[in-house]
Amino acid sequence: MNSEVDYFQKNGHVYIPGLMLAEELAPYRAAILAWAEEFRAQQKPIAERDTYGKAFLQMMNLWEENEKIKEFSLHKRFGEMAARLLGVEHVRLYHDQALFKEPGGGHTPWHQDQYYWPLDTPKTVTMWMPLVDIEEGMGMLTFASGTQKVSLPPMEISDASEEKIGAFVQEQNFPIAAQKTMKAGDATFHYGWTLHNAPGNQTSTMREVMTLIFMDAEARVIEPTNPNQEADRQRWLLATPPGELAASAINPIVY
Ligand SMILES: O=C(O)CCC(=O)C(=O)O
Repeated sequence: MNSEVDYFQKNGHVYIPGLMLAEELAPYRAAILAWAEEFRAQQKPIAERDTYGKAFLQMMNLWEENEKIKEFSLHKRFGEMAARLLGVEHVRLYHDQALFKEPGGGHTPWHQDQYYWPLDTPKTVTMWMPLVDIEEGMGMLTFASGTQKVSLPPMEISDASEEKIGAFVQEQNFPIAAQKTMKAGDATFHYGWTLHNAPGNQTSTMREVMTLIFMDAEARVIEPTNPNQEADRQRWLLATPPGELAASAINPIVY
């Protein structure tokens, strides 16, 4: 376990195989797929979307609406892993999201998640778990190792973030890390500030992924520094005022 924690804290990401076995995952996958069906029916065709929209179908806070998904998103095993990696006693859920990269779906531009989060701590982590076996060519999450402490101008996910962060990663020669394959129920974890992207899905199979974002239970809300952070404060923190614990009714302690 300690080698995983050391690896994560040094590189800003880590791969944890077999966090949930496929048979245990199956009923959760079924619930997430059922939730996704209605959402998918309402989306524009890929060709009519912008770069962000082409990257994946983004479905958020499923746990609020479905008891089975709630069991998944608040699963103690996931929260415990997040707390260990972050080196904190307890974690809260910030939000969950399913990210389905469609066959022919575009790349996910380079970005830093925490640009979106009005939180006073770098002790935040995303768990990224495929619900199906995935391989190179389906849009594997890709990290620039050791970038969790880099300071870059604020950038939302866009063509500009792809270009600017991509150039930065190359210039600075950060090692690039991605799994070749992942089994359903394997997971990667990355800090909120780690630079990451994903190639497009060149296969004919949907890349079904569920993600959970955890934060140190001691995290506090900060004054938002961009409109996206203000939108997040309203939606994921139920408008909790700056300075207060990030502990609204939808930020339960998971571990
Ligand atoms: O799934 C993807 O393509 C991107 C995921 C991501 O950026 C994240 O979970 O932080």
